[in-house]
Amino acid sequence: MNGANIDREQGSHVRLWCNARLATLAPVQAGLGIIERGAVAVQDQRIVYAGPESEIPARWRGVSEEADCEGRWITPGLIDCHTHLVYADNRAHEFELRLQGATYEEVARAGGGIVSSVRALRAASEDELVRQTLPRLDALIAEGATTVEIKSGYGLDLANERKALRAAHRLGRERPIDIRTTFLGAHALPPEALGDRKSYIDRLVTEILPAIAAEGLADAVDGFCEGIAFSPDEIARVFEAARALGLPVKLHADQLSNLHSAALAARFGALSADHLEHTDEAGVMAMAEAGTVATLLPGAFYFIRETKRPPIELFRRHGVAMAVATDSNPGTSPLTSLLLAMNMAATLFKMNVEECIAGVTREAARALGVLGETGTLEAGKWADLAIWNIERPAELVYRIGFNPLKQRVWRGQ
Ligand code: DI6
Ligand code: FE
Repeated sequence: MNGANIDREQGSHVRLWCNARLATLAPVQAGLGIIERGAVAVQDQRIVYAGPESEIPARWRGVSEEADCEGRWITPGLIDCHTHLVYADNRAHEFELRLQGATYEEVARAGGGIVSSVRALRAASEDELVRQTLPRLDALIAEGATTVEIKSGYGLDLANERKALRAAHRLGRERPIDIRTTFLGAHALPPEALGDRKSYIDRLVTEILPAIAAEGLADAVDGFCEGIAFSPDEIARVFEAARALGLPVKLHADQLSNLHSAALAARFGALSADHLEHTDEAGVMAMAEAGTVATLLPGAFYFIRETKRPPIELFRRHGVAMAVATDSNPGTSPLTSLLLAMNMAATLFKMNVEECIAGVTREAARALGVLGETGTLEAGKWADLAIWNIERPAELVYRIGFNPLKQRVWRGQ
């Protein structure tokens, strides 16, 4: 850093990162939007310039605190657009059962699975949830994450869903990061419902969801549409209630079987449909039509040893945007690394380097409905950057268990 000058003309502090290689991900450029000798200028937490160093407007020059990146790469800060990060305890014992031959569905039907995390979350205080979640959030931050989505769905009653979402919001005050919250009341049937699905959905749409919305605790509403969870008709009721409250929707769709739930999500204009291993071409075309992002979760695919891959070729052919996320959760994806998620997306799903990097930046922002604010290096957006000790972008995808992050910048800090 050179001296900390103040931009007198603008009256506020300007920071300049120069001698960098940029992967801007700006949609006006092809591929990663590479600028070989680039610079990024930041003022008031926002990017004011990202482009060739030789073309920096004079007003950002000489008046700035300047950092020489020595040729390092700068990407947008990483975005994890699908996590269940707030939970209590863990499910290592179920992992052992599965190693002895049980399937995820068998464990779930035998009273384990999501419901065992519901018991644990209900027993934990909000403070305890924050305490247990911080190390997971810190792992994501250590790899350059600047925005993380967190779902509820282990509370399954108003008090406990509220507790989980409040804990998620608190994480965003404990750390320099944007937290986007999602209400996932339709994750599993709570034990006290005693199998009465209709009463639980009634309570969700008439009591729990409206209260969560009124308190401003959720940015979006999600559901789990699956044989072991909720049917398309049940999800449709939740989505109708969400839309009536002005909340966007997204869906765990076609993960273990094809219930045509990607098409259901598209019908409700969902921000994203997630998992999608079993989605057919009609579902892909419906997503393309609706502009619904395909959020791919290779960590869950890997961990439950799924063999059916999501239809990546069809997403490409029909122009469906693809995001990549960790699905960080105690049951099917105890993963807190977006770098590893990218490696898995490439190795297991055959996504290419550009798709993987776009999947944890621009397309993840699109999946959260925040592309206007972050996800690319463009003037006007939040100054969310990741600076890497790498020679070429492919290294971010190629390595396994190695973190080349040099510096992370969230809103200019
Ligand atoms: N799909 C998943 O992969 C996770 N939730 C979901 O709807 C699993 C969550 C868990 O097993 O705790
Ligand atoms: Fe999930």
